[in-house]
Amino acid sequence: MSRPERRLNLLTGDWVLVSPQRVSRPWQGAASEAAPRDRVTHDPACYLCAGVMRAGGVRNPEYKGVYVFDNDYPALLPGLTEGVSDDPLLVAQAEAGLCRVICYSPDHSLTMAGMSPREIETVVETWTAQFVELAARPEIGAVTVFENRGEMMGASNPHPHGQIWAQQHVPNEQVREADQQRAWFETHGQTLLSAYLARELQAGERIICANETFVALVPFWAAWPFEALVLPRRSVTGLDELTPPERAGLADILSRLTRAYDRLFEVSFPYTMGFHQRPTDGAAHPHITLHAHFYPPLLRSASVRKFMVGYEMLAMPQRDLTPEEAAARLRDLT
Ligand code: H2U
Ligand code: ZN
Repeated sequence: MSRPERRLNLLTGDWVLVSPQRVSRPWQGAASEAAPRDRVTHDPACYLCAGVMRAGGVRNPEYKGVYVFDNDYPALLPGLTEGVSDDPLLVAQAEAGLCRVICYSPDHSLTMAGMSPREIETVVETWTAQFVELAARPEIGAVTVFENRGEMMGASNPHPHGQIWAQQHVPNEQVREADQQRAWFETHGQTLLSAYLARELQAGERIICANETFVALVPFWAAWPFEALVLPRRSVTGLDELTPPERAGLADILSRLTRAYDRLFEVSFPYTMGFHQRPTDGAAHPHITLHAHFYPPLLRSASVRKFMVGYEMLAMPQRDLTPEEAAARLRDLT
């Protein structure tokens, strides 16, 4: 590839501009050293560590494995309320829901990359149990499991943790992806992501790593330099449909992917990751395939990040490094 082209993101319907000829442009930005890793396994000042009093005044138990608690500063509040504005120019609706924090381990120094696949499997089991519990609530229409990793991505604390937000209405990104998947399913009679995965396995050039049940790849339409998509080989609509070997397979892929990320720039790699699953309104949603997105901001070193500004905010996402090159670099590190 030597000339610019635009590629279609099949999950969102958006286009992304790929400009490989620009990779050779002069670069005078910084490339500083990685910050030293914090090896403290228990920090009494960390509100996610076992036995520590949280900011809200509740003390964490002496937890040993994965620990989930209600966010002390939730963005969503439970209880359905009436509240729809009747002004067509100032449109608002009440939104019910709840937010939880999930600590992956009591060890403050860990990250997902530092956990064993078996330890990550216990996190997968907890995500699944949370999804099942929250999906069963009549007022909850969507459950979003995600993690902000690293200061650069706005994580408030290095302790290994993620979040779960459950809400009444399906949020924007998930509506867009559901619409795209439904349209494909209605036209082709198979799920979009199973067709896409088969195509990628055939091509091979964007695969990062794979096992018997899951595959990690850089999507053809990736906007972030080292963006990844984690896909199940068997199309399931949610975490709750995974078999025990599939849960272990997912944990293995999460381990291999996060380790490859850490090796790329020899830094604890920042990212936002999260799962997309079916809406939890009780319907089957057979067109939807469970998947995880990884959106890491780094571009060429531990400190040089990609900014989605200027043209990206006003026009469309644009990248220089091709998804094929990004995948090859990550594949070599798995
Ligand atoms: P992030 O690092 O992704 O921001 O997640 C940490 C969450 O932990 C954040 O949403 C919550 C914050 O509201 N939190 C508590 O619930 N209790 C505390 O004592 C501090 C932080
Ligand atoms: Zn901690």
